[in-house]
Amino acid sequence: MHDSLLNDSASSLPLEHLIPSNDQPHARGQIGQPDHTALLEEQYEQWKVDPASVDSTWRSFFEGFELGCQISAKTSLVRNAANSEGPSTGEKSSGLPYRLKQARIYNVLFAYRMLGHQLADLDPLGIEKPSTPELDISNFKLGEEDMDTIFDSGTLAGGGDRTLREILSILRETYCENVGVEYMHIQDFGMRRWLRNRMENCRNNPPLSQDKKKRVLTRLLSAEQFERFLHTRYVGQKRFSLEGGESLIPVLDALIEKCPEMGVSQIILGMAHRGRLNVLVNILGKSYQDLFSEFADNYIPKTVQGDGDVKYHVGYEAKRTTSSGHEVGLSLAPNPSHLEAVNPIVEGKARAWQRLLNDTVERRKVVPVLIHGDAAFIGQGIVAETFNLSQLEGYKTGGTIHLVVNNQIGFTTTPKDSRSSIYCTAIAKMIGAPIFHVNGDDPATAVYLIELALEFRQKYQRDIVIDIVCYRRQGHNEGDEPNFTLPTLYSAIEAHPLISQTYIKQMIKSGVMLQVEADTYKKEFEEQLNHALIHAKTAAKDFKPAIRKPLATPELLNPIFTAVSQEELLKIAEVLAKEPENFNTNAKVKKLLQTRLAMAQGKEPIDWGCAETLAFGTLVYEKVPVRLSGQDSRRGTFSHRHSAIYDLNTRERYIPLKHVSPEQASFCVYNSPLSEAAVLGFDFGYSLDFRDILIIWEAQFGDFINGAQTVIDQYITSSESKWGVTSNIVLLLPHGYHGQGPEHSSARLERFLQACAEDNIQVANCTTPANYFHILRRQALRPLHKPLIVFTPKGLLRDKRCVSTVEDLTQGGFQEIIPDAKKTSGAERLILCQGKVFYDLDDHRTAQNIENTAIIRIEQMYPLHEANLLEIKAAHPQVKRLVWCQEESHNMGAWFFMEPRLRAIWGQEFVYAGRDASASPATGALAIHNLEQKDLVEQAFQI
Ligand SMILES: Cc1ncc(C[n+]2csc(CCOP(=O)(O)OP(=O)(O)O)c2C)c(N)n1
Ligand SMILES: [Mg+2]
Repeated sequence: MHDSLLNDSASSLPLEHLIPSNDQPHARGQIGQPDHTALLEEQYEQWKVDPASVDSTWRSFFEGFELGCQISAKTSLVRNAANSEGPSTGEKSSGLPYRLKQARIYNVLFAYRMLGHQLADLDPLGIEKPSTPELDISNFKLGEEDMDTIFDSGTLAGGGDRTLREILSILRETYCENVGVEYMHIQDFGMRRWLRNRMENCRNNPPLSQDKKKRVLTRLLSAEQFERFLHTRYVGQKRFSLEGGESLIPVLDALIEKCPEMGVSQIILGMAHRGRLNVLVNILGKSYQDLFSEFADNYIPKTVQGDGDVKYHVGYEAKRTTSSGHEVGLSLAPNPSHLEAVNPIVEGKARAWQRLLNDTVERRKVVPVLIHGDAAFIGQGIVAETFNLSQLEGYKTGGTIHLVVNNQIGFTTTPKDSRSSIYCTAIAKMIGAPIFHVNGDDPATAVYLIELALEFRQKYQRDIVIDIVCYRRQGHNEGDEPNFTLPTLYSAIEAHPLISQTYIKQMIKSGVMLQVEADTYKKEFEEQLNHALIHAKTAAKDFKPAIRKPLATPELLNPIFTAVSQEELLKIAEVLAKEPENFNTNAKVKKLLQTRLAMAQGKEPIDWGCAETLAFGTLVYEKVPVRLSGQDSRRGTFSHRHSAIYDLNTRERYIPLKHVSPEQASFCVYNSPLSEAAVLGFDFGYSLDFRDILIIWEAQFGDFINGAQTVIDQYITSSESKWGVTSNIVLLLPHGYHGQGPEHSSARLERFLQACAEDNIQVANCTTPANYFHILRRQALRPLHKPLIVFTPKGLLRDKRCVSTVEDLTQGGFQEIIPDAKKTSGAERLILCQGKVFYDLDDHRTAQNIENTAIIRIEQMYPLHEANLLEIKAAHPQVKRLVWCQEESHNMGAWFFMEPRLRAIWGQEFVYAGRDASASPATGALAIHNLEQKDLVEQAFQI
């Protein structure tokens, strides 16, 4: 009872923590500091004599304490045995009241639960022995003489009366042996209680069945022997050995084994280089032969047409049958070298799988599992970004299991240089995830923890972390010499026995198995590996490397009919303009809805927001789901979207696009957290596995894409070439020069264009609402999967020049190139451009009555529709001057990309009209911007 008062509620701090604020703050871990206890006692004695003599905070504290003690006394919770300091019925006539001692017992419980991990035996090498004087019982003003006194043990392992000796023994077994646990930071009492009961009842060391123990051993031996085999057969070849951390393999195996019982049918795995080959063969079941053949010098990847990737980065899909006869699907996400970048991709994939398996409510069938390195886990910011996704409506996946292969090193960098926290897992505390640290030399306990972790995840739908503290037997890779920088550590590692040796010794000692059984397993496994090697070498003789052919997708330029009937358009527009009954809509939003209807009826020109809504509306009506995520995307950064509307009085949310028709596909729109890398990574991951959907990530302003550059470079532009993995994701990047300064002007078009090759992505900047309507529909309706980058407008959203007609939506499709609509066949000057500068050029031409110039809009820069441009060339035979005009600086924008291509088509030089090169994208002064803009437009007609 006291325990629940003191350990599991807001007042669950130890007594010393309740010392009023005029006292010194606690230093970390200084539980039971003697000076605090002395102060407590002094105040307590004073209060007993005269309650009014102490501060009111103290007063209420002691009142509560006494009340608790009276209730305890009634239920004989405090019983003293032989100790003369504590008679069973009341206070000692002199010295401390034994009730205070009982309170100290609760402090001890709290302290061990909180800090016991600091005493735990976590490091297999045992180099830095943990020392935690804070947990010495003298710190709680308890001593050897109290050891055999019986106290109430509160909620400890089922509660009841125990001697202090027994209490300490349970606490140490649970919290200070091969498992160190951090869970007291969890704010949900239920979760804490559940974990506490589970751990204390079995002392974090439940007996494993004989079968399980043997299984652990076979997994361990497979992991060890596989590495040794590669080490001796492929000397010096990079494989990023798992040696020292092989317990990972029995842990993953146990996780899969536990899946059927927990209702899990699919695991989505993400991991970096370390031990990946081992996981591929020993967990995902890739054949040893296939893997060995990849070590051949003349190996060429079979499955990938593009550039391919090294063997420790590619993804893998498999099905595994557990010993209970159930199938569990396994999907290992492809992984770039950029550490931890895979995290949000795995989350997005998991969410897509949950949707595929109809698991969007409980999210218990599909479990994401992320395997981290210690240095990367604490070092890379995307880890925090991904943790932050874990409970959000649009991004949650029902909890991720995180495993850290904590070999206590990052390349050559030791933990001391790589983190400011005690543990590399400190980052997980930000979301209140339980964190288990386990000695990597104790695979059986690690297996118990992974089972517990899966149960926790299934019960609470939250992330959980297991930190396998181990070591790295080799250098960072197999060509690396660790003795350069870590000579002492590596002498210790060399002398350290294999995990299996320690484990076998235990098993033999406890009579579970005989040495001969282990030897037989090893021998048979070795034979299996040798057999696979012979076959791999034979197969490798037939490998014939050839110069790779670039990937090409010429269908990307096929015309696609994306128009909709007027009838469909009107029907949808009418539904979208409706608000629910008794809904109090903001007057401006109401007007916007009505205006959109008028636009669809042809009474007003169609603007950008209307075209976008109609694109979404027609798609969901045609049963193509739409998912849009980004910062403030529901309303739209520039207030142009209003995909969600709110009741003025209740803030009830209504999303018209969810009410298009009873049979429609779903429309999901989410305001994302303020992250670019993780959210884009998530949506990209989603697009890999949920295929027939229009999936859009929107940047708040296009320049913030730089925060997601890793996802762009390592995934979006290169995943097809590296891994044969395609995506349909759309990026909306607000872009355009409006004199608003260096930021918010440029979405860095040049970076995307530089990355274009082998038809990897599509890059567009639409200048009309209709073209935007068609490109969105094309992306969703065409059976091709290619990322689409759309540079979207800001100022043009409300620009009367940037409008379309109903006919523009009910006829034709997307136009890659927009020829000049005016009669300009006799033009002597051709200006080619992209984006909003077109309107400035057109205005100037009208204002100056210029007749000899045609203006051509390149709406899609990549893939460039060269045939269309040749038609334009043919339509303007009298041209003498060819100009590329852009508002971006000379070293930015599309110039360097377009120039050689246009020159090749026309067979003539193009001249440049635009800003000079600049270090930052734009001037900070509106006045200068206006001058520059005017100047570049004039240049285009005069140069
Ligand atoms: C973002 C990023 N920075 C640097 C590297 C280079 N690098 C590869 S592995 C490694 C050390 C990683 O240490 P850790 O996360 O502990 O994993 P371990 O190799 O020890 O398993 C580094 C720095 C990288 N791959 N990615
Ligand atoms: Mg490491």
